[in-house]
Amino acid sequence: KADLRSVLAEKIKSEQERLKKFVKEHGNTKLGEVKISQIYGGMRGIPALLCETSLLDPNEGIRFRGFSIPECQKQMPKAECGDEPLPEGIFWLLLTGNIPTAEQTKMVTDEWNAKAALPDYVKKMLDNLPKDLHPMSQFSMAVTSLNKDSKFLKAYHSGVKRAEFWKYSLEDGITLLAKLPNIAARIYRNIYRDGKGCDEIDKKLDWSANYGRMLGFDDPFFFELLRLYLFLHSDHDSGNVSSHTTHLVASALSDPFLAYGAGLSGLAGPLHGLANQEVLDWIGKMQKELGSKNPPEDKVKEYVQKTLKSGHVIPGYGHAVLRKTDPRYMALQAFGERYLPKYETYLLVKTIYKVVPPILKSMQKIKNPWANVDAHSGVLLRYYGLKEMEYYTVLFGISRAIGVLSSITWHRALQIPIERPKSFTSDALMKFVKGK
Ligand code: FCX
Repeated sequence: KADLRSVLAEKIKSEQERLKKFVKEHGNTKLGEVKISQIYGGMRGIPALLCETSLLDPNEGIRFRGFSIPECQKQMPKAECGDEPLPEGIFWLLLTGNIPTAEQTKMVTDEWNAKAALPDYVKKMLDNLPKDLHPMSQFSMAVTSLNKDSKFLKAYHSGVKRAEFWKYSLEDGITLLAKLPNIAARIYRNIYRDGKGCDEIDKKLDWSANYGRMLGFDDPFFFELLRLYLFLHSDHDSGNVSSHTTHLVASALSDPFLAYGAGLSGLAGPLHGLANQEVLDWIGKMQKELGSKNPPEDKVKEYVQKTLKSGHVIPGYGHAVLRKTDPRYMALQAFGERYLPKYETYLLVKTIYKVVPPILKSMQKIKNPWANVDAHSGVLLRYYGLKEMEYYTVLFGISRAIGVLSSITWHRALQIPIERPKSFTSDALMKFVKGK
């Protein structure tokens, strides 16, 4: 029945020794070369980052501490009447590398429930923000403001040793995760429900069900979708914009609230987390223009081609690393097939999945014509009544916190230094080439 802190402390101790030895023995081993085209090409493929929590394979997709999505779905603890992994258990897995027992998962849920309440100043701030301020801006402001009570910040200023920093970062991470559903639900209620609804945690329920309740829903199948959603988006190695930004900012020893707030700003970009909002917006426009909720294949094909001709990307398709259909897309599709197989917009998402890849494949420049997670998430949320698509990225953000906050703890435990890669001017690169 060991608790999270003691399991993690043991793991960190043994990993510190193991990795120190590894770096001493193999520190000079080369992993690859850097080409000038990569400097101009968003650093694609440059092996440069450490991520202990998950590994992304271009063909197989994500593994969380070595476990694939179907393996997690099979082996992770579930809610009493649910089949999807509890995100609280994923936090345990990403931090410690072990699948927790049901009892250990419940300990995380209980602690998050106990720490869920928001300070008054955060409530007041959120209640006074303009309703037309994007939910992601509100979200990032609220989490950033929580650093007022950061334990890490306090420890740093009171002279705590560097080797102990991870303990205080972990405490901040736990506090933040506990409060995220409350923050996110308040933003939702303020913007879309005139501030009305409940903000009380039900201590008998898990993190996802409480979040769903505070959003104003009571359908247990919607809670189950939230569990799946919050599990799937939790981590995707550390090269993506939200994880990398969080790591970069945290490497300056900014506290976890500041670092995660910065990561959320990256997640709010349309080429990253905002794509789930863009997908549903694009689908809605297609349905309107074609005059049908589930238009035929040939009409969808024409619409896709028209989108591309107008110079826009097809949202929800392509990926910087993946070269196959995202297994997170497949997991969401399996959920749709099980619970809403006849819903018209779900059927349209399936038609799009049939139509888009061959078209993108025929455009030589696109490296991955397949669907990513954002192609499917919105339609499921809409089915259960969460229709406000500009809010969707907030859900992605809550989930991503699980991975990036686990990573901050590990980077501090391993004392990874401030990130500072080398940059060049174009003239300096040209001079280098000439001098070769
Ligand atoms: N539709 C049209 N064109 C696309 C495309 C798509 N779905 N995906 C890639 N391309 C284009 C790129 O815009 C680029 O064109 P350019 O050379 O004229 O600038 C070219 O194909 C090569 O891009 P590629 O190397 O395949 O992909 P990148 O690594 O540069 O970009 C993203 C990856 C994800 C940004 C890109 O595929 C895209 O814009 N997709 C749509 C937005 C999206 O779904 N984002 C979510 C991704 C992810 F799941 C997440 O982070 O949440």
